[in-house]
Amino acid sequence: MKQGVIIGFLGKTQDRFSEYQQPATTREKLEIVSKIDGFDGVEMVYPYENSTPEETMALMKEFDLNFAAINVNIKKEAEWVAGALTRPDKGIRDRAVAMIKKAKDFAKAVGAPHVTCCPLSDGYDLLFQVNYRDSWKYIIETVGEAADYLPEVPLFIEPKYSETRVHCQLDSTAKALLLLKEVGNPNTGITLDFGHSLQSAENPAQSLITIYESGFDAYIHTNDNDTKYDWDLIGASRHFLHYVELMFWAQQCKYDKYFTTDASPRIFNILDFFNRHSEVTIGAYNLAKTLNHQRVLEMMKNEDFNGLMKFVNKNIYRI
Ligand SMILES: [Mn+2]
Repeated sequence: MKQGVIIGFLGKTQDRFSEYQQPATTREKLEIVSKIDGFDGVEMVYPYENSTPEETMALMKEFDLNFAAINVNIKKEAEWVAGALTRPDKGIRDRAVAMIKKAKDFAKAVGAPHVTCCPLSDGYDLLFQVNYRDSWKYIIETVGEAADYLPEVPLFIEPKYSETRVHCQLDSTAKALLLLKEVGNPNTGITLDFGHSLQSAENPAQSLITIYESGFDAYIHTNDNDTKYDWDLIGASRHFLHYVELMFWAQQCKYDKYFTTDASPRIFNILDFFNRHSEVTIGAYNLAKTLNHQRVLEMMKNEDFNGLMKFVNKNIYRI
């Protein structure tokens, strides 16, 4: 398995109440990635963490790292904090689409496998706030246009239930899949964020299979939370069995992209936090690999529920 990290978490972060850690340059962030056990993948936020493609590639080479993805940010600029892809103002939507296209150009120039976009600011805070009919129509149009551009760089869309909007437009894996079905471009996929999936009251493993069985590609972000809020906790700290089950089904699907860490160290030491995350993620992956997949599938087919419970107790919980 391959592991990487969204490098924004390797510098200063903040919430409404506090600031955490110290600011870091992209070079300093990449140096930290190279020190995390088992990590060599980088998800870089475009356009805020990169310089020119040439300079960026030189830095990646210096630390012997690879791109997991380019993450295009269409929520930070002042005109997008209230939404980007679904806004009534066509100029605002067009500039968001243009940013995704520029991210695709950058991804192609540096050899990144795909662009991922989480349209967090699109949605609503209040009822009677947005025209749902227009919002849905606009997001199909805007994502469709962005997907059509430079099809050799696939566009992955990441759903999330809440934050920064109280209710995000793409509030579940199913809603994002419906969008991709409407868009109808084969060069698209879903970024399945373990914690986002939990917050949407999903089971991440089932969502992964739903993505693949719907005919789309999948890219995985790892973390954990308490299901109420996207806390970006260290992987498997709250949902160990869900984590192992996701690994089991990722192996069933022959998933070979990066498992990219979308977790925030906040009050913990950065290097320790990501080393523990790496350890538990590779541990869960290897544990899933030791399971007799054929036997599990056969027990499911035969509805041997008692056998499955026993199998989980013995082979996963080891009790
Ligand atoms: Mn994520």
